[in-house]
Amino acid sequence: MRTRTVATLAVVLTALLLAPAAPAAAHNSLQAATPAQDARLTAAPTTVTLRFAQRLNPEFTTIVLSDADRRKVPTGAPTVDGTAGRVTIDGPLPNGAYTVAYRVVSADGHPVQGSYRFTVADPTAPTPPAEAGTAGTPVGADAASPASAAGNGDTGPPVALIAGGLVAALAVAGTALLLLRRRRAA
Ligand SMILES: [Cu+2]
Repeated sequence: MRTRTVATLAVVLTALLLAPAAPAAAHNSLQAATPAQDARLTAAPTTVTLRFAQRLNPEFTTIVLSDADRRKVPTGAPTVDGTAGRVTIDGPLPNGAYTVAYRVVSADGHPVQGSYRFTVADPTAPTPPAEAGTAGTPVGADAASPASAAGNGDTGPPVALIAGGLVAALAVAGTALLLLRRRRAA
């Protein structure tokens, strides 16, 4: 009986710990976006509009657009209309991958932030100078560009792979040495 009570308590406590904090439900959240998340646009957008669950505070609304190289794309300051925040993009967007990052506050004052990506692939657009350059010049870092455009922008994984390979190689070498020593000792 006792152990069962303890077990039940443990389960309840674990559930309480694992359950998302109750106030999270009351937090603001992104409901819709234009351009949409993961959209592949055949025409460059001139604005980014984010619609949230709760009214936005213009003083605490940040919307930042950045390109595949994580350079900030010039935009106007965010304008807020009820639950929607919008920025106007200064210049025409060249083809490529973009990230929209936002930070807003919830009704309870807690900040909420997030980001998503979209891609501009206008078939009539001229090739961006950056891409034209990478096609001709053999620069080592360029190998990472297509990966960062397609998935996450981290250049970490290749480094981690190399490090992992080195560790594995060292482990193999160490084991071999140990085996050799043991054989000699025997
Ligand atoms: Cu909160």
